[in-house]
Amino acid sequence: MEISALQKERAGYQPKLPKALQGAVKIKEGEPTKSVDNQDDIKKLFPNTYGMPLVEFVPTDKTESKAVNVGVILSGGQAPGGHNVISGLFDELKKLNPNNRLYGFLMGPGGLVDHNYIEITADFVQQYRNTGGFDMIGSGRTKLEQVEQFEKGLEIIRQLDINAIVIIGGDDSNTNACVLAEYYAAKKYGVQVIGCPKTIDGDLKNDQIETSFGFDTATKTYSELIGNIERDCNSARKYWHFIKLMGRSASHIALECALQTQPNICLVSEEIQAKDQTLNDIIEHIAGIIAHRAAQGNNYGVVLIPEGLIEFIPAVGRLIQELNDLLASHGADYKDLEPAAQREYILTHLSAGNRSTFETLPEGVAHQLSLDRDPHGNVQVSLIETEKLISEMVGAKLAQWKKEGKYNGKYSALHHFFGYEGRCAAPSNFDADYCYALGVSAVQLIANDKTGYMAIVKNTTASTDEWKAGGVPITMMMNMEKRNGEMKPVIRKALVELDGAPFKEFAARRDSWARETNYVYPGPIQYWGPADICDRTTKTLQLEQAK
Ligand code: FBP
Repeated sequence: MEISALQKERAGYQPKLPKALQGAVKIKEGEPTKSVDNQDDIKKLFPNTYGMPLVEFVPTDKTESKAVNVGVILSGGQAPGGHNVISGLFDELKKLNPNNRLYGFLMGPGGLVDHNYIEITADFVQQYRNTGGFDMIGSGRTKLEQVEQFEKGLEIIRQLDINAIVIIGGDDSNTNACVLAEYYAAKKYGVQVIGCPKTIDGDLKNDQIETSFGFDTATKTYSELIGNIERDCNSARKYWHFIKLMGRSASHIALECALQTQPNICLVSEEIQAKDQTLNDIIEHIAGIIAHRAAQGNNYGVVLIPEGLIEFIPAVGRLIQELNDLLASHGADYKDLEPAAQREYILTHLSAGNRSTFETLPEGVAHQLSLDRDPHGNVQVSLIETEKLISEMVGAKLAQWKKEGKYNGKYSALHHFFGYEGRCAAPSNFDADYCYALGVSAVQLIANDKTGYMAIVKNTTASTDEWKAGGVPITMMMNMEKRNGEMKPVIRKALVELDGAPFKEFAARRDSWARETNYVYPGPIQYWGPADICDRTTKTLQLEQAK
């Protein structure tokens, strides 16, 4: 494999580990835990993995460790740092016992079920240290939830003499990790399952998980690109740039990028929902700012749009709920229809209120909402061209205002969608260190006989030395939610909190960013240089963790 000069140099970076993980480790157990909601339901569904204590790793004298073999799976969307979780797993396993083996299941959870795997060796891991991407073993979105899949997986687990499976994934994949852990525990198969918090979306966080890995690098990469666009925009002064940002339902990515780059407008889906705004309210808000800037001679600007926006406009949200149930219950007879017939089918089956919302949406958007859900039942929001929908509607509103003599500017819009540009970027020092520490923690959970836990690393705004590592029972983060028309136990997704520090900071400053041109150009991620540039965390984390 030919590698770039940067990759070659970066391979030599030794991720920094918290003091607590540098030598031999023992665990300190806390009080028993309970789920964030629906405790009776979750306890009933997870009798073997419910109520376990939080654990923290603390230094100890050298201990003996039995030999263990571990299988690792990368699940869902790519996030910078995944290869470092695997490097951390590998190094710690070999440190505990050189006979330990690490297997990588290929192309996601499907690799376990279909028995596709490789053994991860020292030479192999060396090529991927501190690199972005999941190409080391590939990733996939197969949902592990059927007993037949668990049993099929067990065959290869037995064949390779594997003691534990590590699933590196987002909220849905870790929910499945918990279901698998419970199943193997109930059957007394002696196979442990450990999760790791991954997703660029930043929506897998709570009192125990400060951030999911990949959010740091992805938002820094997008912010670099947004900064470049802002500088171009402020040089030519003739375009309005509409930039959609990945992030699924939550607006964490858009909000973090706004805090880093100070655009003229950033929409936050959670606020739109809380204020019960309509699509027209959003359009008038944006058009109002454009008209205000035009009156000052500034016919240019930058607008950030979270990709999940459409689901959060309350009327559209209600429509999606009904469509989810409709698609889940009528999936088979609906699937083979032509698009026009699908539209007709939906219109005849929807309730009156939702039908009129469906009819008012541009056909392309309505069609996207009627397509298959991903394996976890989510609308594939990254496929909906919200940035174009909004800029076109804003254009129409401005044209109407022009006729009415309320606006006299020039409006020319350009569109961008940033998602794939950042998901596989070379991990920042933060993600490189954080992921490596997560891998080491996962091995320590395994060595200490834990199952149904997620590896965690806390105190991440302090210097790496002071980070705290341990594990959280996955059931602690669960509640019951409707998925594919049924109530299911799932890890609660963390959306942007309107009373949280990052949103408050943004809300206090956005009016001046709208009126004035206060762009900030963050530039590229730096890997070598002063720590306050290279090891700096996201603004979200700094604001959330500020005491
Ligand atoms: P995960 O939730 O699996 O981490 O995925 C993150 C994400 O990048 C979302 O931001 C985006 O909506 C989705 O993946 C797109 O996935 P795909 O490329 O599989 O369509």
